[in-house]
Amino acid sequence: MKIGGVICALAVVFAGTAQAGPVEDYSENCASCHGADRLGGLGPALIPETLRRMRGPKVAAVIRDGRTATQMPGFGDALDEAAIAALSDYLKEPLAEVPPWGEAEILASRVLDEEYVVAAAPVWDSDPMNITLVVETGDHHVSVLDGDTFAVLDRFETPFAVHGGPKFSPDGRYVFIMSRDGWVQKYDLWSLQQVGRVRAGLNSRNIAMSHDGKWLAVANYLPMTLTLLSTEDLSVARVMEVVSKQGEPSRVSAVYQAPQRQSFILALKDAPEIWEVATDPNADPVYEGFIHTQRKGMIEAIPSSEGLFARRRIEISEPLDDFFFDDDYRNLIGAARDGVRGVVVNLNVGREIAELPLEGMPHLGSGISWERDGRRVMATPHLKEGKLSILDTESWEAITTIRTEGPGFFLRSHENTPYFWADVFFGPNKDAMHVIDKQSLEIVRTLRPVPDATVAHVEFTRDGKHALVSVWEEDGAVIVYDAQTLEEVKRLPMRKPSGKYNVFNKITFSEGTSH
Ligand code: DHE
Repeated sequence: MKIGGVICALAVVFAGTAQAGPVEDYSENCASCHGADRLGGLGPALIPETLRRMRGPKVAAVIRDGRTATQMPGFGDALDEAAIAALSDYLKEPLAEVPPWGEAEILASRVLDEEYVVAAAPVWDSDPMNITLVVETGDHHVSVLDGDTFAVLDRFETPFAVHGGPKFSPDGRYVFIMSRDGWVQKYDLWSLQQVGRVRAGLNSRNIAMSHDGKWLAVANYLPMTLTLLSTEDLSVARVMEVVSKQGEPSRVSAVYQAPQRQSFILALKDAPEIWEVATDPNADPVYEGFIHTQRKGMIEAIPSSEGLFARRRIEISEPLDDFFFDDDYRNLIGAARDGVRGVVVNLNVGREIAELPLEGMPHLGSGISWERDGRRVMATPHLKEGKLSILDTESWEAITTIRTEGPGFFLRSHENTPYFWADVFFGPNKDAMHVIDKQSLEIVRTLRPVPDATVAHVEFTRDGKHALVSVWEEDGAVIVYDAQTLEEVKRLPMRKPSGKYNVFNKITFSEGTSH
């Protein structure tokens, strides 16, 4: 078994494990790559927190047949069906105890590439602001595209199972990529080289870049922490235990940068709280403590620590899974995954100010907003219903519901295009992509570039003239469309491409992009 260039002896040295129990089978066949503690090594962590979120074949089938386009071999010749089933059940059992994963362990995991050379200028002559990354989940790579010619400048290996949007440094030079098992990779787009990696958590949700590019926040499920890394060298700036005001430890649903507020905003998954963590060393000491006195419309509180990483808690009525912000980051729009309503939380006054009619599991993390008839409106897809909700962000009333051909995952637009694009991720019409007029709110075209394939997630080029769409299949592609005529311009073969991220659109918070 070859993983990351290393030969895994245990794949070839195998004798009679069909008689052994799953623990022995694990240590003989899996431990050298996936870790004796199942927390990952050259291969991913084999714990329920990671496995149940992985798409594709079931665990037993992967043990038997291997996983195509990865280094995982099949063990079907070596283990019989009963042993495979027992091993698969064993991997789905929670760990008896979660090992400590604090500052020392995180730092010990850090690898900085010795071959990395800081380039004085890009090693290519493309427009640095029009570089676009394609995450290829099929074989855990990222392709670096020239956004004008669509040439692939580099294709590099990522940690296993990247999830969520990579985050760029404010100058667009470096990118940080996170995997579900907590690895954060730093890559230099100028020199087309990896700078290093660090494991910031054991099971992580997403990452956020601070407004000044100095800090990276990693939202973790396991352990229940928020890890703050220095973007310079991936060292640990702080590990914040996530514990509610009532003393309950909580997972973090997600963390985002609020640029105008110079802070990170995160929601707790197991407690009804939002946290704001200052990234400005001179932050006004309005954080922590909740000494309620009104001052200039803000909650004033006594800081436990002043300035950088000072924390403020906002108590809400129920925990949030998924959320989105309005334009100036004054309001957070959130929803619980199992809930039927959304809430608007005013971050300045620190309380809920409106309820939203959002049945059908809104996917607010994909929400976008734009101007329509002089008012700012927002749209969100729903994971359980074939519809898009359009809301007025001043009155918080529903403007309309657009019926789609099935539940969708992602929305995308750009300030220079009259349309927004909505995929149909689930159900028989997963091959459809709706293109919708931002003013009339009518579907103007439904694209079906590859019948029966999942067609999802859109990103625009810097100027908004081209839209890149993923054909989310093992032998998939990124299709480049003319965003005005909606004609196909180019098809780039890719291995199960998921998200795509344009440097300019991301660092300028282009209208129509997600966080
Ligand atoms: Fe995602 C972004 C949560 C399942 C692909 N997803 C995000 C973000 C969150 C989130 C909080 C924003 C992070 C960011 O960009 O900083 N995703 C969740 C879930 O809670 C959910 C429903 C269940 C789970 O498994 O955790 C979920 N997500 C999926 C998938 O099944 C997808 C389709 C395939 C996969 O890779 O697992 C998927 N999520 C994505 C992608 C983004 C994302 C491609 C980035 C979108 C972007 O344009 O920024």
